[in-house]
Amino acid sequence: MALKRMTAHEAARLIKDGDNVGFSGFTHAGCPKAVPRALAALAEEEHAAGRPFKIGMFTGASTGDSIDGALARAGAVKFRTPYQTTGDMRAAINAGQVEYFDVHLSTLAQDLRYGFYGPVDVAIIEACDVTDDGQIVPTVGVGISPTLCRLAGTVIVELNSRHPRELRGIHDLTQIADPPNRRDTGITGVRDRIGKDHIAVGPAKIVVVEVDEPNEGSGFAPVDEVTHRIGENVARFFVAEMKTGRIPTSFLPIQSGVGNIANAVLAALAECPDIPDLEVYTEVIQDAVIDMLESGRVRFASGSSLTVSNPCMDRIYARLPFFKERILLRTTEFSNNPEIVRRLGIIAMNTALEADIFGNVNSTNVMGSKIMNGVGGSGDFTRAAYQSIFLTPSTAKGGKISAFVPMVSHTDHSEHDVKVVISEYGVADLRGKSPRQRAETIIENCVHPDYRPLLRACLDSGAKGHTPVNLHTAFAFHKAFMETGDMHNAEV
Ligand code: 0RQ
Repeated sequence: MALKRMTAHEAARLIKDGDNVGFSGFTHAGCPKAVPRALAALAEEEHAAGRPFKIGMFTGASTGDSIDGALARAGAVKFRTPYQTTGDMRAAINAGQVEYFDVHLSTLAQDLRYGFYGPVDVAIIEACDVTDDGQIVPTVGVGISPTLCRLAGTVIVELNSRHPRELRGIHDLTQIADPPNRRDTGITGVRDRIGKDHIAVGPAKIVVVEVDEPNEGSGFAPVDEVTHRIGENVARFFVAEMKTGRIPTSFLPIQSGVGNIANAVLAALAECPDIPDLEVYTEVIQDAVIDMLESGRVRFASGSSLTVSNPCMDRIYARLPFFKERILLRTTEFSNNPEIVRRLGIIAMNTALEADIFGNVNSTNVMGSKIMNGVGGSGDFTRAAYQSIFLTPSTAKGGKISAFVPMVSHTDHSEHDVKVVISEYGVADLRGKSPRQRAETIIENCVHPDYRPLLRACLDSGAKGHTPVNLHTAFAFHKAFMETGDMHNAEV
């Protein structure tokens, strides 16, 4: 039987006010575009007619402007989870217009199957192929798509002709059995496959919308002096770790976070002759990994998405057979699975918004209250990794914010999980150190020289207990920024 076909406009009308909608993809990669934009237009029409129209949103991670941007601008979102990065969605959340809850990416698919967040009424899935017997082949971002397809009553497939059908085979698609029937994942190596090359869905619940939509990949900032120095510090640290035998000379698979710093660090590793060719087990495969696959510096990359710029995507498609041998795209419950992260001995590198002198890390909430993006996969990796590293420039906003503070204003990763902190000034190795020793190491090695005396004063005036925190000055840096716009004015 032939699958049902519709326009984006008609498909959007299958979604009703109050529905929970699941979107495919992970970052901008693999996200549907035309149907979400039509959905935003529908919401605006309904609002103009005086009728309510808001949906609940489940995604793999952040999305592109056609989902988060368009729906936030249309005032069409009741709640949203997990990670998001679009300016308009961030503003709507921080204005209290969208109820946002931030969960670890690896847990969302299972939480949905457990019924924690209500039903998934409709799934919208970008695909490069769909067959009449219901085989859906995603494009370049997987996220939680298999679970969305399983739970949703209606699956709208946005069949995007920009992505070649030949992508089939790059994915490894399956779901983990839920407790009490869960078993070992069976993944013991970066290249292991345990699933299928498609998502199988009953054809009766599929609706196909044919589109020709470019990716929304904007690219990366060029490596600047600060990110270059962070990258060099990471590379030097790894070389020293190999010399002492704390990292095997054959190296271990690496995970690197999202954004410009992560991209720059990978580029620095590629340039370091003492670091062997690498394997990557991560969630977002960015441009730097593609460069390293081409140069041979990365032997294989497993992730949940190809979060690459549009020119980089074109390069991949021009040599697809080459990349299909070296890239594997998994669902987030496998790409970020703590069981696999612990087993493979992954070296995790993520970026902090701020860290305190004791090693607690805030990745998410600016000044403790304004969401930036979300915890993403950083927690999935940090807790389970062989080695958990946090990277950050020592300052932000032209030096007016110190990334190192007396106490973080929000905690995503605690001192118990954070093993190493690296800024452009150096490396603070926190392993085996007491809170006071950690503070001294961070102040000495990572803090911007301007802020060292202030943080030393906080430490010296700290309580006499195990953790020398001074509760009177714990938030002096944040208070100074909020009152004067500059943390240099902190009264400690
Ligand atoms: O602001 O954009 O206005 O210039 O934060 O900071 O230094 O460009 O770094 O792009 O790597 O993002 C933690 C947000 C860092 C990201 C975070 C301001 C700074 C700038 C961005 P502007 P940078 P990045 C797997 C891993 C959590 C999820 C995660 C993130 C903007 O890495 O979302 O790790 N991590 N996932 O000026 C106020 C501070 C600040 C600050 C920086 N202390 N206070 N603003 N900024 N520090 C990937 C996934 O999960 C998909």
